[in-house]
Amino acid sequence: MFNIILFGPPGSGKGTQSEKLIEKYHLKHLSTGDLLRSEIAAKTPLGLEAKSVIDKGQLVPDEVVIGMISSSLDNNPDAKGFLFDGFPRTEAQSEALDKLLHLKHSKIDVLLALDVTEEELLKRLLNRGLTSGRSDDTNEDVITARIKEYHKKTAAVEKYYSRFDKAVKIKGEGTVEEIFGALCDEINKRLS
Ligand code: B4P
Repeated sequence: MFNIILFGPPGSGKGTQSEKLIEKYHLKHLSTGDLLRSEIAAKTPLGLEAKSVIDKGQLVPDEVVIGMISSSLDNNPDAKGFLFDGFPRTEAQSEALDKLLHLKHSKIDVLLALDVTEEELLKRLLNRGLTSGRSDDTNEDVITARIKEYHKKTAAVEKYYSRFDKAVKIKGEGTVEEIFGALCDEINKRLS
């Protein structure tokens, strides 16, 4: 198995690049954001709880997202590898992921961290909010809260994987194709 974490602040291009990477490398895409949005659309109890947290720009509790990822790993026993998009987002989620993969005799091979300035993040998310219908993208205060939450809780994930020499920074500004090329170069180095 080859497992990648695509990491970065909200709006850094994780979702955009994930679509291209899973197609090229035949990985199973696990996006906690997408999983939470399906729960919201289905109006499940979990979805209703998640919506109120997401609309404040905060993170959903660790145990909820860890449970979702654990079930997704169990439901995909034949995957060649996983692309984790938007997960882990806290140090506790990182430790939980390492344990879950260890139980499957697997591990994270690399964390690719998209580096984008805050000015550009704000611009991209407000722009997406014009068409996405996502309530967390339309309000500038909510976007600012998400970026703050990222610095407070999520930036630690990159440091966690740096300790194991698995984190690589990638310039996240430029065309989608340029960034995709840089991500592929790092992946190919590790596959060869
Ligand atoms: P996510 O769904 O993970 O979404 P995101 O961080 O907002 O966006 P992403 O980074 O994927 O978007 P992209 O840049 O592709 O999370 C949503 C919420 O769910 C979180 O705030 C949190 O509350 C909750 N949540 C999710 N996972 C969680 C977890 N593990 N623990 C706790 N809570 C969790 O797209 C942004 C825009 O930029 C797009 O419009 C795109 O077209 C554009 N763009 C992309 N690349 C570009 C480029 N190179 N140039 C110009 N524009 C570009």
